Amino acid sequence: QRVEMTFHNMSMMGHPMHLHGHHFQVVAINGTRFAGALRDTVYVPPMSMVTVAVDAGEAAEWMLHCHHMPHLASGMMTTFAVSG
Ligand SMILES: [Cu+2]
Repeated sequence: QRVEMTFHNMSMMGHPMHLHGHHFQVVAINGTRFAGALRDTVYVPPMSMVTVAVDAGEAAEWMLHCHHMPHLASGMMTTFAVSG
């Protein structure tokens, strides 16, 4: 199943968001849609929104986290759950 996920960064710092086990396509920045690059990490600038489209892969709980290590270390991570 293809799903879209929007990162809404309401902070004054940029966050490189990384999803394990998948590649996603960047499909919008601040609501403007376009066919962007396929990647597994996307930089979300301060005070902005980035939308990605993901084709859900193997059923598992995949880590989704900021790749800025101090942010990751302080808990900026969650899971992207794919159920079979
Ligand atoms: Cu971050």
